[in-house]
Amino acid sequence: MEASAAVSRIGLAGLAVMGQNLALNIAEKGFPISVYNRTISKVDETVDRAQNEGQLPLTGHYNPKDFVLSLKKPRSVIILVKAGAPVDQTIEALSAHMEPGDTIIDGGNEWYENTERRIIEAKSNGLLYLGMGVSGGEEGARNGPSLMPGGSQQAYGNVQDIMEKVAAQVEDGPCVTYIGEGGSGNFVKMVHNGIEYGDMQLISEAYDVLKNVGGLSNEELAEIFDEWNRGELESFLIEITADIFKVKDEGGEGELVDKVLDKTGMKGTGKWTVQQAAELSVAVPTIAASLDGRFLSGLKEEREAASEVYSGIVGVKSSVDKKRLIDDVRQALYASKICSYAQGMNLLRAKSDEKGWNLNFGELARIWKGGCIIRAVFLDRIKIAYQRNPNLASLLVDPDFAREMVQREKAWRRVVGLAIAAGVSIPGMCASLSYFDTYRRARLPANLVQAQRDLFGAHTYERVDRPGAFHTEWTKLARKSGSRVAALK
Ligand code: 2AM
Repeated sequence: MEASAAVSRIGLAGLAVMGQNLALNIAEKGFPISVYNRTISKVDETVDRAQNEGQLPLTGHYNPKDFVLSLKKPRSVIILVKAGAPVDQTIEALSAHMEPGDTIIDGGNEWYENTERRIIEAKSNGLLYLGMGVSGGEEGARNGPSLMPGGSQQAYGNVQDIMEKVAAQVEDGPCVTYIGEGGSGNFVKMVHNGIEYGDMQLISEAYDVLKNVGGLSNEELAEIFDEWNRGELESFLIEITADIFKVKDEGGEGELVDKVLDKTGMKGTGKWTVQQAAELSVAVPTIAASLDGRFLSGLKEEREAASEVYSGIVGVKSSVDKKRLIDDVRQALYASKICSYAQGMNLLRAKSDEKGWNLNFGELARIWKGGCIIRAVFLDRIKIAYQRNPNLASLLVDPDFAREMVQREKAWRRVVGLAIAAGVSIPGMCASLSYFDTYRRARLPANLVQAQRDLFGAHTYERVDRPGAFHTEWTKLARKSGSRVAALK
């Protein structure tokens, strides 16, 4: 194709599932788009889809040069290839034909530091760069994802009109906003995924308790989740969960969910979230419990062997009032979720402070209200909480959320108590409840840990009644006082 035919407003390279669907979405919103993929059969596939889905303004290109030259200047190219080295290779192939002022937008689940490195490399060639989180899976990419672009604000200005049309639309605007500088878009997407892990874990625990403590059938579970989806828990994940319980096994008896192997896969963003939390000394126990849950689920054979070793443990199964249990589990799920989001938001705040990203948490909650996997009605409350107080220490001390926690606390404890007694593991709900109980207590047993540290390592301690750093010869004093502990030595 000749340079004179440069008619496309934007380009997209990388035509796997997400790339194809996002390209078709952009074309459908009326922005002429060029597409390219290393394996050219995918180019033809995408062009065919564009024809079949309404003769959309999409043109296919078979090499990087034709592709780049088909774009109007300043050029903007979205790349959606595998994170890591493929992104570098694709950038190299495309940037050879790009000019200063052009933009590269990486829409993959990239590690934020790779984006920060590429921003610097792009700058040395006069190119602008965005690392853009894209959430919503295949369906979101085609019909409206949640978009989290970070990096060059100028680059975002060049494509803002496109992104705002392509993103999911909710009552308070499109689910996209300029996130901040550097790798902030990727980082926010990473934490979004960590929160998603937490939500899925908590929902699976609610299912486990209702099924194995309450004795609910799949049919009843479908009904309950449908009902929950009409209240405070209304969200994509609750909705799809209700649907899952309704699907029969076409190849056998009963419902398909019971035939699915209990081993969860993962691609790494949850692990990164927990690693970053540890780096920044931010507690994210619910998200970490969900990651551990996936690790343990992978040990299927070991778990089967262990269940033989402990076959004598049956747990205490008291008779339960089903209706009460269902209502309690709903409240436990909601309260646990608030704790998980509080952890995720606090991780984002710590990173924002470290990097000077100046993240707007209310806006983040808003752009997660539609398009993405964690979309939920309750995000509006998070948006309002941060709009009311952008410096909120934790969602748990927002007056509205605090009221809700108090209302649900007893039901939450009943569920956790019942599950523990029955031997049904609920690591996410337990982590959330412990997080809540730890955070809300003015005094913790950390005094004892400090005393131990001072005893064996002379690490010193502070006192509650006067300032300064203190060291005590604990062992000597204990012996002198003739305490029973010393006498035992
Ligand atoms: P392919 O169809 O040629 O394999 C997801 O795997 C997407 O990333 C696909 O579009 C794939 O292209 C692309 N991809 C993976 N590795 C790549 C690389 N090194 N260079 C270019 N594209 C790559």
